[in-house]
Amino acid sequence: MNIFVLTGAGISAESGLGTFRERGGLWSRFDPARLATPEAFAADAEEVHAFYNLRRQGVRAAAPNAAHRALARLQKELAGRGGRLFLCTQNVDDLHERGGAAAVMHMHGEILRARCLACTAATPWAEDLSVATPCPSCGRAGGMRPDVVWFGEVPLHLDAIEAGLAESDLFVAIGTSGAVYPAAGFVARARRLGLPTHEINLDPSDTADAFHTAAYGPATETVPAWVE
Ligand code: BV8
Repeated sequence: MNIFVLTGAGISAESGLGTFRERGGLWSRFDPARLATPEAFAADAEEVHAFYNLRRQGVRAAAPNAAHRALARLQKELAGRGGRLFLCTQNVDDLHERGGAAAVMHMHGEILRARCLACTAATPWAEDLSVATPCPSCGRAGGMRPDVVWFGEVPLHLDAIEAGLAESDLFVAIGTSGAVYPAAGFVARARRLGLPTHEINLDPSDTADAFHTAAYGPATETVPAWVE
């Protein structure tokens, strides 16, 4: 059996990482148009760096929770039976990997990587970035940016995601509000492919009506319960 799982900020909420669109979430305190766009970076790179430096520190201090670990167990179990868990995340943190998962598709990039706008080299990056940071590959300063996908940029791994959906027998979305496209459209794509669809979230998401079944509650309880 192959399962396609899409995760969002809700799966990392109980690890202490803030979600985006809930009351008190990141985007209620920061304006995405000012911070998570190429235009924002061009206008004020130092401000954008400060936002991501803070979040990078938060990710480094966080630990995976029972939901991340349950998905990693499921991935190993399916592989042992000749199946696959396609694990696609909108999250820029590395908690799936630290929870034991492999081959995670980070469709919105990774905050613990940096990319040089001059030579395009991407490299693991755990420290703060600034406009003075030189690229470790080409030595140029001023072009290093977080290796994440901003609004208006094309998400990553879209071909692998489409192939994974087409090969899967079940689609499950976990901890995502269904507000950001193209990820919010995966449930509709899965249904067109004839897959059963299941939502796991704290509350019904924006796309809740598109799912066949659902389980609501904190991910550290609902995800292990679904996996077992
Ligand atoms: C693109 C990375 C073209 C950086 C992020 C108008 C209509 C339709 C679309 C558009 C439109 N205008 C513009 C667009 C496109 C735009 C878009 O969707 N905008 C929206 C806002 C309208 N999309 C883009 O620009 C994308 N690119 O479309 O390119 C294209 C596409 C395909 C093919 C070719 C070309 C790029 C979008 C990427 C943006 N980058 N982040 C960073 O992190 O700083 S977005 C950001 O939102 C997050 O990082 C995350 O990746 C994403 C999704 O958020 P969620 O993960 O869902 O989080 P959220 O807070 O919303 O929800 C949390 C949920 O968890 C809640 O439901 C809550 O109930 C639940 N929860 C809370 N606690 C728990 C819990 N669940 C369980 N347990 C708990 N304990």
